[in-house]
Amino acid sequence: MKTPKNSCRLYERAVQSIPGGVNSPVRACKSVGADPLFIRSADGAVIVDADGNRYIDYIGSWGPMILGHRHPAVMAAIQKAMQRGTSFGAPTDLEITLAEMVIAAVPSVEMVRMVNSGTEAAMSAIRLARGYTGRDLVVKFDGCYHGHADTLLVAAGSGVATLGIPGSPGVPKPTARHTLSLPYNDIDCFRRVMQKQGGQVACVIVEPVAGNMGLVAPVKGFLQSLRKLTAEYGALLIFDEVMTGFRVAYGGAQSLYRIQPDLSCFGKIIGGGLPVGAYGGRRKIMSHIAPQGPVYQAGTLSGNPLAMAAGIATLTQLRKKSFYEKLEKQSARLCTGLAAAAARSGFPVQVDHVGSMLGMFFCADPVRSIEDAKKSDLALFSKFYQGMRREGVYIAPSQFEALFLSSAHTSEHIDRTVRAAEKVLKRLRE
Ligand code: HOZ
Repeated sequence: MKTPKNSCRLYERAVQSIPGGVNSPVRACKSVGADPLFIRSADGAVIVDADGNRYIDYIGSWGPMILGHRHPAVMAAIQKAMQRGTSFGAPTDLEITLAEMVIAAVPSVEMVRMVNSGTEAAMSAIRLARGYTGRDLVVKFDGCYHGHADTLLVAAGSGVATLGIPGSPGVPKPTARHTLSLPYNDIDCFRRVMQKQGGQVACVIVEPVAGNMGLVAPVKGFLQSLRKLTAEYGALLIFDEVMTGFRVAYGGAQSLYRIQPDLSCFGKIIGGGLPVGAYGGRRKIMSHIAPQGPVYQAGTLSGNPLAMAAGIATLTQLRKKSFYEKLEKQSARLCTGLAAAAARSGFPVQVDHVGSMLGMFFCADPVRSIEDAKKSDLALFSKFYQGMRREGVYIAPSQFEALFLSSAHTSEHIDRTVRAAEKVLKRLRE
């Protein structure tokens, strides 16, 4: 597809100095036959490219922007923190406040350690689980993405699924051998593996609602079976709530499905749009982290005051009455609208949402795993992506990513999106 003039120019320049012209693979838009839009600014639910074109934004920086872009309370908090300095490499009161807010929101979390990204959170939680249990084996699920640490880059979702690569060169075979990746939502398979190897498993890590193979909700009993069997075999259960934390509910997916994991990973929303990650869990386990315990993990910019301030301001807004109910209503409006538009076009489509995370697959059967997701019509998705972008709607440039709504999306934005989808699908039918 044709790229707007300034984005095109910037991309040509970017590829000279940055691998693939981007700092994270999916945003290169390769799998949907497009080049990236370079962004000038964003406000509320709208993002503006380098040519001044405006788009309704359903990427929301891949999840963090639950309040929309440039929320006044978040901007004010960052500006206030900035007046005092940008980084001290020493503790501040802001870190304690955000830690206390996370602990208050998520009952399974009694202590929390701040890091700089979701990758770091998952990687550190795995190290802690191994250090705590004295075991090496990690169980994950195909199509779940937990960042790009070596242990976790096995049958991963997100960019790995988008680019169609099974793993990555550079991950030593002995490292990958310590990771078992099982089909998502397959309770029997998980039970069989635990019966055979449960005694060697340090931890089971899962996206409680998968958002890195498109949106795939857990089937009834899946998360419960993970909780039951990990407890039985002395393995830790880690919920990767980097996407779902404070997104599908204030207490994350674990509050929605009423499961208490041993450890949880966070990121995205708790940094209010600034780089952040965190992992937390029961005091008994978290006290194994240095300097309280022997499991090492550190970071120069961890607990960065600007990120903490943005996170505190964001969480403060999320605690307001009916915040999630209103967001849920808008998500349902979009979900129903897209499903109806697709039905009228005659294309088989699966549209689903959990809270304000949405997924849309071009296939006839429900999607419960990455194998199902891969059956969706990827060529059609590419055309749909291109059409939506032309119509001023900015969705993730991959079938294997979710869509995110924010409180800044109005009914008008949503109805405009549905009309655009209908127009694009109708054109594709002709
Ligand atoms: N892998 C992240 C989304 N699931 C980030 C993608 C990006 O920033 O390009």
